[in-house]
Amino acid sequence: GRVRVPTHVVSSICDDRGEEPTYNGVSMSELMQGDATVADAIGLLWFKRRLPGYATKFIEMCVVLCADHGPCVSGAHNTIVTARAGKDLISSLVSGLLTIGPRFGGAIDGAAQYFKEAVDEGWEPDEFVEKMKKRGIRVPGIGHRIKSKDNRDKRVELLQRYARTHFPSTRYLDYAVEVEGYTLQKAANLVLNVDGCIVGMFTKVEIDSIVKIGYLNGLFVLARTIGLIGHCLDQKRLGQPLYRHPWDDVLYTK
Ligand code: Q5B
Repeated sequence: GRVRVPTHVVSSICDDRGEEPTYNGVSMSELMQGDATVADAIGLLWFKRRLPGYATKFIEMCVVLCADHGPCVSGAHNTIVTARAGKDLISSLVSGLLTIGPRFGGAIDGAAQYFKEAVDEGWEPDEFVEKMKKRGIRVPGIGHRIKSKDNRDKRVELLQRYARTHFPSTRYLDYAVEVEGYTLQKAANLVLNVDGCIVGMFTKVEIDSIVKIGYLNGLFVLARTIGLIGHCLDQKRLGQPLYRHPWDDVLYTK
């Protein structure tokens, strides 16, 4: 029989060989007939399935709500400084994206991993927080530089409200809120943040594979790309000059 030469690349999400590309087997025409949204494309290309309406709506909410959080956060600041140094859009964008990590915006996968472990092990929220402290790990998804008990994050409130109304189960979210209840006794800024809230929406089966592969941070990256591009274009439109940090805002020390 015919022997197939081994291929160098294996790909399972998009096939561009036919008359029109397909996303996980679904053609462009079919997608457009059904008024597909960005979240439908994410469902097919990331999760490799048609996500139910409540999930696509939730993803769209995440993208809209996380698109930007002002010029002062790490990512926007880097993008602004880079754009003001005269660099192009992609360089400015990438310089902002590279700040996304365990402290800023990239705590969603970590939150998934540790909240899952805690729920699977049946740890009480206070037990979990104390175990994390002993391990020397900050609870991902908890804590914020400007949000606090008395200045709640509206994004978290909106996502929670949606999940409680539309999701079949909010087990992880409920757990995350209990964790917040305990951490808030320690400090007022140890609130459940957007990273922690987003992960609370997934079911156990989904989290098993999500944690293994680790792709939830992609949601923040995708969303914030919109804002970072906005900041770059804004600086160029405003004709902002080269940035130099003021001396009086630096503590020169030996
Ligand atoms: N402590 C976010 O810290 C921040 C603790 C904790 C236990 C914790 C911190 C943290 C986990 C990572 C996370 C996502 C660095 C944040 C985001 C997107 C954003 C951003 C925006 C946007 C803030 C003071 C004391 C210390 C710490 C203890 C702090 N966090 N203990 N678990 N999670 N969180 N990141 O205020 O005894 O004094 O040593 O790493 O989820 O990025 O808008 O700005 O949309 O752009 O700098 O919303 O919470 O507090 O470092 O001075 O710590 O609290 O151990 O205790 P801070 P620190 P002690 S959302």
